[in-house]
Amino acid sequence: MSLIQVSEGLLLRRRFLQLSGISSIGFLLGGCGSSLFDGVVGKMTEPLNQSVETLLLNPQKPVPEFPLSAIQPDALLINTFDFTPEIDREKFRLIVDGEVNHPLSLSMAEIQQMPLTSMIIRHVCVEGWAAIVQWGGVRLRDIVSLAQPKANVRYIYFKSADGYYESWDIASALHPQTLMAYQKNGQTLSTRNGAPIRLASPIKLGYKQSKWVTKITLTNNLLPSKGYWEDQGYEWFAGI
Ligand SMILES: Nc1nc2c(c(=O)[nH]1)N[C@H]1C(S)=C(S)[C@@H](COP(=O)(O)O)O[C@H]1N2
Ligand SMILES: [Mo]
Repeated sequence: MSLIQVSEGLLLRRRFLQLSGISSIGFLLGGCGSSLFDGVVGKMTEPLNQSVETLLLNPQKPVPEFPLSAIQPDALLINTFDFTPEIDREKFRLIVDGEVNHPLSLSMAEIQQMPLTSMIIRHVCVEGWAAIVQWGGVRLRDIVSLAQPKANVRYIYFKSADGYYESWDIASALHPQTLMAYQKNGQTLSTRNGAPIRLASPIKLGYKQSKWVTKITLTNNLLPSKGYWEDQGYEWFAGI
């Protein structure tokens, strides 16, 4: 086993313990563990070149958020390309698969036991409107950590119940403000806005933020089908 594999194993174990609510991890991470991390981290520069384990260890800088008073409750227009799927919250499972050591099938109850993050950000649609919205949910990076990604992961795919599909670079997916959101403006997400769970992030245009996500797949390659709008000529990275 190489040194990098050792440090990755420790990281994922630590994440898993954090998510399981077990906090005493000192015994797992001695001085030995920390010095292994230093070697890996020192070589890395730009987020897009960084390995998944480096991105998990070093959260990217958050985008500034807005105050509660800035929320625009009516400004988020519904934008759905076809139909609105009705998903049974009790039967729903969020699948996480692909290049992972620990595939997941998470119920909403399990997702809601993970740490809740709330953020007030601007949603920007390419069609020429924007809205300041509060989203609440689980950091996508926490879900990815739980699934124990393999070292070669570079992209992430999202499949939705309405046939929508999307792909993101792994750095953007692991940004601390990229959420799997189940609340909007302090309330349970409505069906029209993507219930039970959707993507929300201040760093990507609206069409990257899939509603009704049912499956997350980690990959090492970008597949020919990149996204519903991207495959019709829209830009893939779509950063804000
Ligand atoms: N599954 C799915 N997700 C989607 C879409 C869609 O049609 N289907 N539209 C996208 C677009 S273009 C935008 S701007 C936002 C709009 O989110 P909202 O309808 O909750 O305002 O959802 C995005 N996510
Ligand atoms: Mo959009």
